[in-house]
Order: sequence, then structure tokens, then C-alpha cells
Amino acid sequence: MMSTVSHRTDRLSELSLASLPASVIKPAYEPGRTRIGIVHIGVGAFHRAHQAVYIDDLLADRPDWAICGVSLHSAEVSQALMPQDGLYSLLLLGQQTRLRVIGSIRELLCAREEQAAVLSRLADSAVRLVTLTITEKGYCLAGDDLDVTHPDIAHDLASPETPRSAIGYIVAGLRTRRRQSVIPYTVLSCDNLADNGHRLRRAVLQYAHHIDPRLADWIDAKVAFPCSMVDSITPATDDALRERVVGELGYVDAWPIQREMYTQWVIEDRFCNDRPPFERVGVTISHDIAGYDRAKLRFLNGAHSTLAYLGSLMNIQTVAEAMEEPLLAGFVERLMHAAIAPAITLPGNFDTDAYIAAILERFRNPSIRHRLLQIAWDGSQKLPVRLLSTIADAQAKGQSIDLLCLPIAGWMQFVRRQAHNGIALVDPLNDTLSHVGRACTGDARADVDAFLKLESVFASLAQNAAFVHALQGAYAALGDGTPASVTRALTT
Ligand code: CS2
Repeated sequence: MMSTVSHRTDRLSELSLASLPASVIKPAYEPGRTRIGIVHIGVGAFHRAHQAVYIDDLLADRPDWAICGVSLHSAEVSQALMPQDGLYSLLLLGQQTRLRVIGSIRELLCAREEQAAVLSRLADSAVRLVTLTITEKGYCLAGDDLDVTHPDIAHDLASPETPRSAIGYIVAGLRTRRRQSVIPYTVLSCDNLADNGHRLRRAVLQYAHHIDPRLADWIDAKVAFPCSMVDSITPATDDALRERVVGELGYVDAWPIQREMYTQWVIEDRFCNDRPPFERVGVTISHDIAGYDRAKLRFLNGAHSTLAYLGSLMNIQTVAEAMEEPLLAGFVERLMHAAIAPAITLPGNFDTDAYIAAILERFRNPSIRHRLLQIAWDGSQKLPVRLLSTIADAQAKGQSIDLLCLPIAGWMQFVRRQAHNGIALVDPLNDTLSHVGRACTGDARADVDAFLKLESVFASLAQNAAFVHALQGAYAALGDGTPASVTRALTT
């Protein structure tokens, strides 16, 4: 959200760079002298805290890889950052904190208001890479396939020249490049989805096929969609951060961001056009990233969602506070070791114990106020990739799924509680979920059955008797979802 802090000083801008305090890390290049080589769709805090920082590290050497950030719907970020020449501050949270000003986003466009400019960037041969952080719901998938009934996709299929969805923009750009014989860009998903590149490719091809089968064949043959794994904990901006940044910077920043010191980016080595020399700035380029993305999603994100739902039911506010609750911290640790680790297939040299220990350490970081309610957003999109896929694999291996069902039941109880309190969920399925939640009576069988009708969440697991039974047991164990009953469920 934009700043509510009063403007007591000047605004951060290119002009102010020279007079920033020495403690602030600033771009090692002149932002105005860079050229755009990347279009990024979805300029949220995560992109600005992650990919844009790697590119910021690179621009002194390679000024041809600056970013044009595109927001599909909201003009909020361009309104906040354009008056500051695209600059913004990033507070790095660790034992010591560091403040950095990032200059790699040289242009910000709101697609809804500046469609022609976005399409012309996508057609520009200097743009060799399109990256995306549009969150799980932005892919408009139903299971593994493109959801052609999704309103944005239906709109774009009817008028592909004036798209609304990310998939619609990617294909519109590729279509023009094909027509003009311009080499296509690589399309790199940076979202928390297993096999994100494969899923995006499939959705793009299905969409293109509806418009023009020859275009789909061309994309199939010419365009690369590498998979990637991204990792850095990025709590949402709050007023405390804004105040702190004004104090340390001496300038007002309308939308600073924060993240933990730790960061990781692994990208599959599959490109159809030039790419930034990512290795120079700490990105891992690998031929096989499957395994790494799964590990991150299932351990880190699976544990995060578990803390989010069970912790929120216990009225706990943040991840670090949840980790101070021994029953909850003990449960996520047990969940990772005893339920997630045995079900997952990992690369041979993967050190699972060290990976789990590092995650728990990051969760305990007291300098990060990462709100559980932020992680609880979009549960209907996150649970399938974070926990339900582990449940399916555990069942296939004949392992117990009892522990894994507790966070799923926790989500249902959370939805029920929010609905009964009249609080809307941040979730694309909010209407349906609130309806289901309001109708819950506490009867485990009836309540769980109503949730299982959500086909896009549970798919065939809804017909799996062992899963349904275990889930009903977990839901019943959580009783009425009050802190006392969650505590009781965690004790047994
Ligand atoms: C979190 C992630 O909000 C969430 O759902 O689980 O954003 C998490 O912090 C990142 O994936 C860490 O890399």
C-alpha cells in the first residue's frame, strides 16, 4: 500500500543519490544510462526484493539489462515509484540490517492504462527476457490446464490484440515478434509453483492454439520457458518500515520494501535469446532444477502455510512469534522430518536435515515481522502445491498422512472462523469459501465434505477415502478451532 507517512522531507530520486548517507548501499551505475532488456510482469514486493536486486548487482557491468516493470491492473506501484525515478529502498533484515537503494527498474507501466506501451516493449528486440511474478492465481489454471472459462482468459481469447491476462500479453508480444521476424524472448516464471516453466509453457501453448494453431507451433518450436526456484522471505511493507526508511535515508520513499538477508535463485539453463550473465551475481544456472523447487515449496512454503493457519487460529500474529510457541514449532519440525521428507523425491546429494534446520532458523529471525495473515492469503491456490501434493506422494508410498492433514483442516477451520466473523478472505475463491465457511456447523463430516467439493483445490483427492477419513479426523481434533482446542490437538 502507498505511504501514509507525511512528507516532511524531499522525495528519493536520481538527484538525491549523491547525497544519501554513506551507510546506504546505492546503485554502482548511473540508472539513467541503462537500457531496458527485461520486461517483468507483476511488480510486487517480491520481484522488487528479489529479481530486481540481482539485476541491480549486474547493471554496472551490463547496462543493457534494466527492467521495465508492468503491473497488469493497478497503477499504485507506478504512481509511487515514477516520481522517484523508479528508485526505491530495500531494508535487508538480519542480525545487522542494511539499507539499499535499488535502481534496476527503469520504467513502470500499468497495463490497464498504458496497454500500447506494454505491447510495444514486448515487441522490442532489445527485450530478450520476460519474467513473471503474478502469484499462483495469475496463471489462470484449472488443474494442469488453462482455465478457458476464467473471465480474463475468455476476454483475451475473444480479443487477443487487447489482452488483460499475463498469458494474453506474453502471446500478444510473441505474435507480433513472429509477424515481424524478431527473435522471441525467453519467458521465465519466478512464481512459487512446482515446474513453473512447464506449467506456464503449457498454458501459453493452449491459449495460442485457440488463437492460431500455427502460432502455437511456432512458440512450441522457438520459445524457451525455463523453470526457476525463488526464495527470500519478504514481509509486506508497513508504516514502521516507512518511518525507519525516512529516518535512515533522509528522503521520503513512497514504497520501500523489506526482506530477509538470505536469498536464492536457481534457473534452469534453457533460453531462446540472450540472457543476463546471472552467474556473476550469485544466481545458480542448472540443467536440472526439479527437486530444488519441490523442496522449497514443500518444506519452506508447506511449513509456512501450516504456521499461518494453525498459528492464526491460536491468535498468534507473526512467524517468529509462532516459532516461540513450543507446541507449534515442534509440530512444524516434526511435520517436515516425519511427513514431508519421507514423501519427497530429492536430488541424491540433498542434505535434508541441514535444509530443515536452516528453514527453522530463518523462521525464528526476530528482526522479521512476517505476519501470518499475509501467508494465509490465497490458501485455495497455495495448498495444492504446498501440502496436497505431498499428501498424494505420501499415500502413493504407503505413508501416514495424519500429520499432513492437520494444516489442511487448520485452513478449513480458519476459513470457517473468518466467515463466521464476517471477515473476507484474500483469496480468488473468497465468495465460495465464505459461503462454505458460514454454513459450517462444526460437524466434521459435513463441514469437510463441503470443502472437498472445491474441485480446483482437491481434485481427485476428494474421492480418496483414506484422505477424507484422515481429514475428518484432523478437523474433529481441532474442535471448534479456538486456541484451546488447537493447543489440545497439537498436544496429542
Ligand atoms: C510465503 C512466501 O506468503 C507466503 O505464502 O510462504 O511468500 C515465502 O515467504 C517465500 O516463498 C519465501 O521464499
